[in-house]
Amino acid sequence: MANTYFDGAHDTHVTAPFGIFADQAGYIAGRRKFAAMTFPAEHFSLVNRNGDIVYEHEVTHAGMDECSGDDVYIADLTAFDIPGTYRICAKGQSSATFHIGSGSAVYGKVLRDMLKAFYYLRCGCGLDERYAGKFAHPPCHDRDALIFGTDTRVDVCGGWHDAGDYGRYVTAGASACAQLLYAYRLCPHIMENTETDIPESAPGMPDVLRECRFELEWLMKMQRADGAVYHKVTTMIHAPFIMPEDDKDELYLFPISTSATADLCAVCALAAGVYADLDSQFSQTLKAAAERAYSFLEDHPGWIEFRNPDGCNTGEYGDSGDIDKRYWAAAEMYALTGEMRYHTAFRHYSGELEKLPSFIRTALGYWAVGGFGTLAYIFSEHPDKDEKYAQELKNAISGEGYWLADKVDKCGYGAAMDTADYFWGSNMKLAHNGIILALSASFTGDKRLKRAADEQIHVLLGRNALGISYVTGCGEYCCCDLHLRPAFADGVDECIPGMVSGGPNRELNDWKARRIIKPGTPPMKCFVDDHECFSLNEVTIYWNAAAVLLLALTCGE
Ligand code: 9MR
Ligand code: ZN
Repeated sequence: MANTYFDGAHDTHVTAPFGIFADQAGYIAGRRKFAAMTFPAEHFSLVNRNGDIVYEHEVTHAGMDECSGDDVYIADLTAFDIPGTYRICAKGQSSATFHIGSGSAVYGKVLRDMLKAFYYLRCGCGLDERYAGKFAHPPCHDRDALIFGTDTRVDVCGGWHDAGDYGRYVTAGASACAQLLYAYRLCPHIMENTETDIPESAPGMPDVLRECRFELEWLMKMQRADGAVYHKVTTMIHAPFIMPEDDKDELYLFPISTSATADLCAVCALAAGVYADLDSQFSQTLKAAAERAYSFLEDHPGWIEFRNPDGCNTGEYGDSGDIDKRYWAAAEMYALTGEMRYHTAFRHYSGELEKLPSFIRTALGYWAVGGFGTLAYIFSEHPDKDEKYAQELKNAISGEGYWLADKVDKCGYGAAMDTADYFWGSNMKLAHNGIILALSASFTGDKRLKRAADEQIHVLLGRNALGISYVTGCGEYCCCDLHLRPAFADGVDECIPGMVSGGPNRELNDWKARRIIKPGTPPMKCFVDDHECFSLNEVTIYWNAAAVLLLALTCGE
């Protein structure tokens, strides 16, 4: 069943040729498990690797789904729990294969791959064949950057490339790093067991923390002596589709912003706490950087905004204010130190946040980061913490969780998404919604919320209107033609695994998406696996990191 919304002349790289869509990694035994179908049938069967039918059950009708425009039917296999590899068949059609088993058996590989993706995005160091295999490449972007508008050069080598482009942006990096650090804090056992085979030797240090350290070292290089933080380091315009080591244009260190400064403060304070017992020296360095950033913010209470200068087309990562960033910074400083002055500042900014749209308080992105501050306060442990206020914040998260769970119930595919949520990087929105659901489940103990969180992983990994797994290397029908410069330029057919595609975007913000996808296409189908469609099929560190956090929260036993 080809996607009839595409221009027929276009050869899409991945199109699931059937109408039975399952999570292509699979389902955890003992949990709710269903696939979505786009045609009616009385029964479906579950078929094992030998082609034997191991289970049969009736198909139910979920109804019309607004986001996909599909009349959806459900193949529910919740009652079947025998570990193995299966396909769902009905009326001569078949789903992709998937697994049923323990959390680590089903999701261990994709979680590892999604974390290893950060290693493949490392800048400055070169990727060694021993760890990167066929994706190895020499060091890139290892020259000093010119402070924009001056003739001073600074060493800001390191960090992860942001995305399909080679820019390195502080607010994006801080958000991605925070997602990974919270994955470790909230799910230490899962993250400790997620081994990515990366170069550093630091005995006892889990790989996730070794990977985050690579970014944190770079983030601290982006800080000026007075504590302020440069917004980004990039070339003036995006490189063509070449390998990173061939991108030799001048690197510019663009002006400081209070958003970058507050985000750096927050993520360094968070990290200082996380690394305290594992590497106290590194923890002290992080704390000192956070304190320097914080005092710059205190001395500069007004928002110092960043806008791209004329002629620069790399990511802007602009925003509309820094209150949420200051809120996050104060919360993490309080969580780290327990000092009342940070508590006072946190409560001041929480008051200011209440004047802004409520979603900012739970947002976990780069544009809005209030959710990180909210988590920092909720999980802080100090005697004079205002427990009543912490409970209010938990309620704000679980209130949103229940609102999202209602959406999940209404969507045949189980996505906690409205039509308006399918914008650039909708898979990040999907992951954030899943994270809110998982956190709500842990705050309330309500199983309905936990199930709704699980559904978001299933949507990401193939149970969606196109039957595509949005993570490279995961499943038979997964994205493989990403907007990712090295993936295109490396001459390797196979795509780097573990990369999360941006996903469907009804706004079609690039010329090729507009050419290929017909007007009126339902939001969940506004996607094509084509590297030229940068508003659909790019990758970024904060989409990958959100997916890691969601999967860590949902795949535990
Ligand atoms: O992820 C960003 C998305 O939310 C914005 O709509 C889009 C346009 O401003 O920019 C995205 O971020 C890109 C960044 O600017 C540069 N690196 C690649 C990012 C992903 O497309
Ligand atoms: Zn680089």
